[in-house]
Amino acid sequence: MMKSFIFDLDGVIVHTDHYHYLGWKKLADRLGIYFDERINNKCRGVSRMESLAIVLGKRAVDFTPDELISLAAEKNEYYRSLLQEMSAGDVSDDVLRTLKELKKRGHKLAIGSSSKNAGVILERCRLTDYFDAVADGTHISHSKPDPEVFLKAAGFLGEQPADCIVVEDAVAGIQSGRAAGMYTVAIGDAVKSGIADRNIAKLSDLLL
Ligand code: B16
Ligand code: MG
Repeated sequence: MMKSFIFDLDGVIVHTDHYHYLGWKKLADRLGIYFDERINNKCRGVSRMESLAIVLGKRAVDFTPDELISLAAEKNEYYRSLLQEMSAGDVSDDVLRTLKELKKRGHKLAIGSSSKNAGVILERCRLTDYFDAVADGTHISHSKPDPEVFLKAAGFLGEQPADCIVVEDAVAGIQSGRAAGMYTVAIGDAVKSGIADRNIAKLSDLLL
């Protein structure tokens, strides 16, 4: 049975994780809250509102639910302005070569991302046509580590979970893939979790 690949987006296919960092950092600075790359790492794969709770930490109780929504919108507006600068040049040769070769070998490819901005990122990076399906933050009510987004992606592909391979940079994403009953591959930050079926150093290792 030919396996299908479901890729996380931020941190695996493109490095929007740095733009998330800049967005949250700007908000945190305005509010006088300490924020660094280590805290940003905890936001990997988790939803926008859950990320905001991580960024605000103990200060979260100072804000009403409406204020929390407008703080998340403020970050998202700045983040989206950074995304406007993205182009095909933001996709590494290694990623592009891997996607092309997997397609050539006959694998179906999908995105499984918590982001509500996945569509615009794929368009800006000219990646939309590489994927047979996209499941993202607009399709789900429970974000990673819940399995919903990967089960949605498998459903969109018409594949059984056991026939899907999840590639993730977030520990929450590996947990999500495992909960979905899929084979999991960790790259980047997720490698340290030690709970993935396989660890890789670069995406093209999938071709080996
Ligand atoms: P947005 P992924 C996730 O994308 C990011 O890793 C995470 O940092 C972010 O909070 C989440 O998307 C929501 O993003 O604010 O654009 O809806 O890694 O699951 O592709
Ligand atoms: Mg990610």
